[in-house]
Amino acid sequence: MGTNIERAYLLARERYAELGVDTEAALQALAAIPLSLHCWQGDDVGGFETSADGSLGGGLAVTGSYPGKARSPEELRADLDQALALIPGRHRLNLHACYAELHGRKVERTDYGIEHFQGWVDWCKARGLALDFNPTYFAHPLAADGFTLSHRDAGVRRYWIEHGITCRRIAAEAARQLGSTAVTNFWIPDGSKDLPADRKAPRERLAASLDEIFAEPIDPALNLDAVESKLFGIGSESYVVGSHEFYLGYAVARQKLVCLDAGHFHPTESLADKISSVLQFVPGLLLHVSRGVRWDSDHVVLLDDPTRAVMEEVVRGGFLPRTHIGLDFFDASINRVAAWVIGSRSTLKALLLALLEPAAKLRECETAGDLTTRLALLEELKSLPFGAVWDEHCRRQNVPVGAAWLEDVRRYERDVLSARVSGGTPGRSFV
Ligand code: RNT
Ligand code: ZN
Repeated sequence: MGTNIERAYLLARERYAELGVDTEAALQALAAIPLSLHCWQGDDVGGFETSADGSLGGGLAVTGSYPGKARSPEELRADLDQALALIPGRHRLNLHACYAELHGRKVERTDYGIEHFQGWVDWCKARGLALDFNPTYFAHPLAADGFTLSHRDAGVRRYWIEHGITCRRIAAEAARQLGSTAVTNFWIPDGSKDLPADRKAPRERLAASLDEIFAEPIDPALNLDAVESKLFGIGSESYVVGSHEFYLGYAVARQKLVCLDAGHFHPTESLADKISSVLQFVPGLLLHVSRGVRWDSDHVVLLDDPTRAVMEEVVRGGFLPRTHIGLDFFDASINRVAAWVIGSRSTLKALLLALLEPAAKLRECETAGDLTTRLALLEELKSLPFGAVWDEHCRRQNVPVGAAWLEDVRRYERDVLSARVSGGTPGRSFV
């Protein structure tokens, strides 16, 4: 007769089937969707460069001092292993250039090469993971005045252009080794705290810098470039060079991927609504799944309405093949491994809910003008036994069902994280 989980699933399967929804197809589809798990949740966006002085800059802010922060690539990889063991499915690692392994040497970001990331690539290879990449345009003396690729000084621009060029090559080589296309995402902090007199020149310089970075043709089977806009940041409240209009225009003109970060728009705007517009004109989409609380705060992603709406749009529009789903949050106030697990599992739940929609029925109603049934169905769907399907997914993917994963994190905290005394304030853990 099977376990409770299996029995509950079989009943749920029947309920969904009554609406014409094939839960088996949904589970199969979900198992094939990779999330790009961001390395930076594990160490508060610190990275491992020798020159790092602990200041993040770029308007990025991580709050909290939960003990157990990863202090080395080895620790971060161990933490990622623990998180990945609790997230159903096969995923990708999203790595920032500041996670280079320099072994105590001082290496300029312009001189980074695959050798500085080989440890990461080998780690991915051993686990069947693929890799995505990000040049790092913050936490650096040459980014300290808030401008990088749009800087008025040609020398500073040159430095960051070279960094971008080398990052694309690193991503392509990693992709070659791992046999899977990398997405390289460009986000820069450039902007100003107060009202600029000239909004035009920095944007002209940014467009020119990006053109130089992307001048080298790279096989799209190895690397795809994405550009990420932002509405405002700490220190760039009045003006952001890489605004949404800037990058949308740039991506359309140059056929790049647009990266939509859930925290990078006015809180009353719907990220979900942008997807079917943007994908009319750009080849692909990178999502930065995040949760802004009142501002771009990068809280851990939850199964909330905005996240659900984004995944509904991606599924309804048939956009999954052109959408890369990256996570972008960082919370240092709770167990960092748990943060990864909560955010990833919530994102996957949102995807599953979207895959379990009776899409054909809903569209039929709409086409027939039966808006009453459309609304009624959407509301009734909320109380279908979705949890039983999610539990079955976890069971089939050999990860803990329900809150059982928390036990593993607790054990890991007790055995591993609590020994990292310098990583935070002891005594605030949840063990
Ligand atoms: C910053 C952007 C960017 C960063 C990462 C670390 O506002 O969201 O994606 O969060 O590159
Ligand atoms: Zn982002």
